[in-house]
Amino acid sequence: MVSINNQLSEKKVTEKEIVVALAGNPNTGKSTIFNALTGLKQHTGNWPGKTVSYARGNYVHRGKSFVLVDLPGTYSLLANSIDELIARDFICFAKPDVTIVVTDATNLIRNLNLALQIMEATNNVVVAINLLDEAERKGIIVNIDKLSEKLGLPVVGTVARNQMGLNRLKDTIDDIVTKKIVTNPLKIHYPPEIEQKIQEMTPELENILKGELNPRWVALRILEGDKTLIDSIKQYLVYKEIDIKGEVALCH
Ligand SMILES: Nc1nc2c(ncn2[C@@H]2O[C@H](COP(=O)(O)OP(=O)(O)O)[C@@H](O)[C@H]2O)c(=O)[nH]1
Ligand SMILES: [Mg+2]
Repeated sequence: MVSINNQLSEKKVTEKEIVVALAGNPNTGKSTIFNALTGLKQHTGNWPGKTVSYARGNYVHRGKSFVLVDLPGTYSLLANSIDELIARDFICFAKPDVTIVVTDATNLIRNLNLALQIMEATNNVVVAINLLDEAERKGIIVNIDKLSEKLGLPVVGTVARNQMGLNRLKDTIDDIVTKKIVTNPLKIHYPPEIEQKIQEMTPELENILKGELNPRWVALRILEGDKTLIDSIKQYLVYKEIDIKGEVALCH
């Protein structure tokens, strides 16, 4: 995990490559989108130290090179499993320029749960509503514009198997990178006691995190008792200056 992040971070600095992550529930079409965009120019392997496989590839759009990373399929970003840990750490610490949340149009309620969690951790999100052909077959009509308005970010309808909507998706990713599109993701408001605690914790977290991670999101994870995030913060952020010659130092 660490060295993948490093490769990508280094690339970003040296070659100004743009890093795009594909996140989503299993079987929503992530790999189909990945294959359609990258063709055969992909590398597969296991995340370092983990048995979970990854695929990384490139595509060129509007004359720019994009690195696309196919993250493990997950139902949440709560690090309950190794897949969720990898997806969460990649989104939070490798900081892709854009994260695409690929959703199944026939099962939006469950799929948007993950989208909302990712939107708490990062602003640079595009939601792809995939399997629109299956939805149509089942009589489900998705109001893409309304959803985009409600979520506060771009939503693109796709039928990845037929490559439908993928050009629009690539345009949208680039528009986020160039800030032609500025997102304003919907944030969940929690009960007053929790909002109060978040406010109390925010100043200290801002000091520790120094803009690297969203303090509100970290406060929520701490309130939830998520120890894995603290471990990852120590590994990627706090120790990076001590371990300046090591791999972790490159992870910001
Ligand atoms: N009908 C339909 N099938 C799709 C679409 N996109 C992907 N699939 C199929 O859905 C299945 C799961 O896709 P895959 O890309 O492996 O999903 P992943 O688990 O998210 O990587 C495969 O059989 C794909 O061919 C789509 O837009 N429409
Ligand atoms: Mg896949």
